[in-house]
Amino acid sequence: MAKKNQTLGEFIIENQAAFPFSSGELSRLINSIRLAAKVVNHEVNKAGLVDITGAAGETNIQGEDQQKLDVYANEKFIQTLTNREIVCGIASEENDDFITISGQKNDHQNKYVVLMDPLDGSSNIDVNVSVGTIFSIYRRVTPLGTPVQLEDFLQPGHKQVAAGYVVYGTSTMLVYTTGHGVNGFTLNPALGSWYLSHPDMKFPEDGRIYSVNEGNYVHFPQGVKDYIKYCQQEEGERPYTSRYIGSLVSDFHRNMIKGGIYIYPTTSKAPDGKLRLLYECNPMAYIAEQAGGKASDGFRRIMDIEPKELHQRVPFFCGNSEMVEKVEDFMAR
Ligand code: P6P
Repeated sequence: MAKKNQTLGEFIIENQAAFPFSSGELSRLINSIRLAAKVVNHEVNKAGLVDITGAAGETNIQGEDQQKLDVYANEKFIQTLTNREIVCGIASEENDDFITISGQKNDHQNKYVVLMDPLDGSSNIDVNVSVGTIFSIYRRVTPLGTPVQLEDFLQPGHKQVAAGYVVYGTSTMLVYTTGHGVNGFTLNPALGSWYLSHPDMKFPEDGRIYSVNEGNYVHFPQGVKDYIKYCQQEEGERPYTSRYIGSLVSDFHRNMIKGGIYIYPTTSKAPDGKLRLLYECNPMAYIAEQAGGKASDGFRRIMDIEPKELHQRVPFFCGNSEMVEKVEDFMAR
């Protein structure tokens, strides 16, 4: 049972027993993610000061090799996950191919793979808007002791063993699920500890926020246009509210707390949608379903889609169940 203000460490130990098959490796994996998140948070929060947000390949005022924050975040998460000897492979938005981790004994005995978007929405850093890290964890399907294969990463979302995000916002939060509900931890930067601030997160009964980039309206499928008009018509007590930050993690996080739907449909520039199935849509879909919501590509459950390639994109409709079902009705017409 989650107790408010419990630390993340206490929470993991207390819930360790609740997670079958895990010999503590998954807990160590979550621990390594929280360590990397603290390091990235430190850099994100001072980005404006040391001009770290410049283009990669230049040197900053300290003469250090300048790294764009997403390159920096990518390296920190890969380094932490590699050092902890828990994963056999990593796929990242920042890397064309997956990374094989053989382990110190070079025996490929680690059983988990991690897929991640190390810093989603990084273009928002320069304008001081929240950004996030998104991660998704699977058990490998190819034999232990052999190098990880592409099929270990191309698993449907319903096979995830854990998923979560870090939102580097007005406060830094780690929100994750291992299939037993969703819990949110807030970082106390002074102590470097994470405290359980949002136990057992659930979408509220009714959602009234829709999040979509209406600048693409003319290119939307007719069903999305019809749904937006439905939201804008006067209906009952009050019409809906449009809120769009341009940072998936922030829009999703707000909608899970206040009730809403996030939509990134196909557009002319993104004929398959913009968001990536494996390390953006599937992890957010897992969290959404564990919080009582839904995630669809407009027609199918996101977590039932059989992935074909590492960086494939899909249309994404995610939030309160009845809002996702409503837009699916419009898409079906
Ligand atoms: P647009 C950020 O680049 C991102 O991947 C999501 O975090 C965000 O919701 C979306 O793209 C914004 O895209 O086309 O509306 O600027």
